[in-house]
Amino acid sequence: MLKVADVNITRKLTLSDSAGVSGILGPNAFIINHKLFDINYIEYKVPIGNTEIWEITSSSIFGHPFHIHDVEFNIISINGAAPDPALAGWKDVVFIPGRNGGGPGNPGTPSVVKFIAKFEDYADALHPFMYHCHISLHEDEGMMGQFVVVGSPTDVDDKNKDAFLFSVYPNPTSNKLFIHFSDPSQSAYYIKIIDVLGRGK
Ligand SMILES: [Cu+2]
Repeated sequence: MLKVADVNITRKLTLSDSAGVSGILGPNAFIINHKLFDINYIEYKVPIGNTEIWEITSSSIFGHPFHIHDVEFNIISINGAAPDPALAGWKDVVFIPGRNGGGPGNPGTPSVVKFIAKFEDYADALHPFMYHCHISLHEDEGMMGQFVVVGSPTDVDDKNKDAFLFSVYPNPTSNKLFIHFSDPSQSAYYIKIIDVLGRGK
């Protein structure tokens, strides 16, 4: 399980209802961060290796299953309460309940769900990761966003950088990569190499 103490940033997302949208569900649609999906827009640039809390506040009248690509996450809380045991494991979807109460002229009480995730796979703007409502109709109508995970493909996890001495060269490279270790007290290393599309080797 991921630790809140390791969190680099809390990202705050919103789910809400919108009127005046054209499309198969128009004029009403459900939206993330106050806008419909735009394939030319990247919402977040996540530094590779980041541990993050995503806090999703929903004023939608409807519940939405929120799905994210790339990572599995641990749910921290649903409307302030710790998750039930069945929801305490690794997840890639979490149900965001609709707002509590509300009606004409009354916004009700929004729902708030928090989860924690670690982003370890690189993704550029050509092949970004998505997050979206897992109800296909809502997703197709634009309830989706994109993020990239940035950092040099031969970048080094900052947390471990000072734990031992080494150098990587040439950087960047498209063929041979040399890793030189100069810490005499270490006898074994674990190295994870991914390509620019986030695929392990
Ligand atoms: Cu939805």
